Amino acid sequence: MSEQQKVYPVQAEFSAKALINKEQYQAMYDQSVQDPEGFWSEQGKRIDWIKPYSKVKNVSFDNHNVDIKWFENGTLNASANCLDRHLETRGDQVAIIWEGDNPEQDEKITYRDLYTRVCKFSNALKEQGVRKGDVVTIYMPMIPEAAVAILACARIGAVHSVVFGGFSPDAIAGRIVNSDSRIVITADQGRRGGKAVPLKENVDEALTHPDVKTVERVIVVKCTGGDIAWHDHRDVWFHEITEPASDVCAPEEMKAEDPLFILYTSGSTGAPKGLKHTTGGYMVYASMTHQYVFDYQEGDIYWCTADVGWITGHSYIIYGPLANGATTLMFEGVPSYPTHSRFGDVVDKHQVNILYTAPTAVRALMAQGNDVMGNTKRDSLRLLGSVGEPINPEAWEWYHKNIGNGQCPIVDTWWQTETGGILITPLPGATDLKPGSATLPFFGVQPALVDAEGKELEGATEGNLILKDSWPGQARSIWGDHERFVQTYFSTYLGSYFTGDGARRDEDGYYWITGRVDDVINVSGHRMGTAEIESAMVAHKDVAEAAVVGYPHDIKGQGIYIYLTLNEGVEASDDLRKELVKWVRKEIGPIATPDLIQFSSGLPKTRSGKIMRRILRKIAANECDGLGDTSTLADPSVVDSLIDERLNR
Ligand code: 6R9
Repeated sequence: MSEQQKVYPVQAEFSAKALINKEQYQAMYDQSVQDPEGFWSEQGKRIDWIKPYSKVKNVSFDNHNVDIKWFENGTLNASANCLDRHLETRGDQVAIIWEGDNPEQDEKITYRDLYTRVCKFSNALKEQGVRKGDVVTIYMPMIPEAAVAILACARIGAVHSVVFGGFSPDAIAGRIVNSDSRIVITADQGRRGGKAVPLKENVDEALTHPDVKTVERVIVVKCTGGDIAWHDHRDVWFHEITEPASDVCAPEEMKAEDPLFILYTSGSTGAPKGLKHTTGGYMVYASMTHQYVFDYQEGDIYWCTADVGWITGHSYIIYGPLANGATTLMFEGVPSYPTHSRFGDVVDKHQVNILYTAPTAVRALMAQGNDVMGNTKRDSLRLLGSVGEPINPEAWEWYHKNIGNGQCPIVDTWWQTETGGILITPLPGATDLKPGSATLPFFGVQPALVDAEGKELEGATEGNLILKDSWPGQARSIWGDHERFVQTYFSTYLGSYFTGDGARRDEDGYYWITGRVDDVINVSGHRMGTAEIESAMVAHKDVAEAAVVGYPHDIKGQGIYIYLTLNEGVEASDDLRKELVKWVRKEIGPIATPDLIQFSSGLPKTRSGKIMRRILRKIAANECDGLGDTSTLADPSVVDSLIDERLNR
């Protein structure tokens, strides 16, 4: 039997205790698509509303008028849903377990403590002039103050824009300019794998960018105590403004469709897009998916290893778990520090029941060998999750056996920054698992596969993945550019949302995501536009032209392969290659570090000047037979020299 046909049936014992079993899944799914109004009207009640909604769904996917509204006449506050409503029943329960990069450091924060810390910082933010509707940029390490900052913004109605701590000064600057952000919250330094990350220094540099004109305040958390530059007119210490602040702060009443946050992500063209997520529908969806997909039950210790700088951190470290009154673990470090058994150590130390991580982390551990988890037991685990990219069956099996002791179902969750929450996924008490398949749609989600012309394909088949109707967690727009939102997602297949992913559907209706069908690559679960890397490359003085493609990489899923032509008179050399690698890291950040740079005398172009990426992808994958038709190239001989000089063999 090939790996792809292997089935792990739902365990009867798991199912008996689970929130949703097979019959319930089917009945609820059917209702959710036959009567979305009724279904979501009921599900919306999981959130506390200040003013209840009476309108549930008001959505148009028509590309002349894309308009997405859920629960539109209701009002609520996201932070009150994550904090205030739990005080009476679980004020003394731990909300956040913080585990430091250094294994000696940890902290347990109860719901009451977190509430107090958020209220105080909310008042401090107001003192600093932050008002409802303002955009606050958060560039922070994985420390409790990151959660406090996010929830404080939500509390006062400010819109947070979290920028991943691994991004460069230029990337921060771009996001600040695009969102007109007046306030930045950061830390002196972060810690990862025993090394300091110069966060404040990066912010300082970002703010020297000539286009950054809006920032009035930088709020700095003292994290490592490392040396930093200080600008009196602009910088304030987090603790200095927070300590004296009152611990009473009434949550702002927000409309369901008021923005909660912006989160930037890469697309196939242009600069990163700021996806706009709103309050009501997002909270309903984050909370519901967190509860059902992870079968979250009272008392469970839940750990999502993502960074808060990604959508996974937003929905499944902060908003979903806290809305559900869960105990959520926040990890500052990396899986390989101080040793490769760190995940196992943390699971044992805090008796983690649910672990949600990324295939790239699994493959990196797998590369260390089967005894990488050392003496750790991991017997508290009852469920594992995967997100960020397709998980290959081999890594799935390894994860199941070596992390989960062969005992835990794995939920392979497919979703996107744009979707706000998980869309295609097993429910662990309801879905038979097939390693490598994200399986079936969540409630209310209507996936379909279409061919290049947009014709819907039936049965077992392969095609482009679209979604035929809305779900409450969906992004509503691109910040400041609704037209781009419409163009990107609603203009390829009219009347549907286009995901940018391809997928296969098998005889059982299970979905197998095959990866991006656009010029987006997925490196270690991080999304990157090839156009973004190309434009960084050509900004270098020695580079004439660049083409970037992904190629299969054992650990990262995809690696970054760059083809470059240099300006006249510039010599190709290893030193130049090193300099170019450094350049990309500076322009975008370490996650965009090129794996392979091939200098070439030309790129394969059609007579109309279009680079034929299909050919470059094949060469990068070391699949030089079957390059397909090259007759439309302006100069077909370029291909031979590219093959001769290829790097990935
Ligand atoms: C949540 C997140 C989204 C892209 C998405 C797809 C890939 C995510 C996946 C998966 C296969 C899974 N992706 N989860 N592919 N199986 N379980 O990762 O959001 O950073 O926006 O990336 O990631 O290609 O389109 P984001």
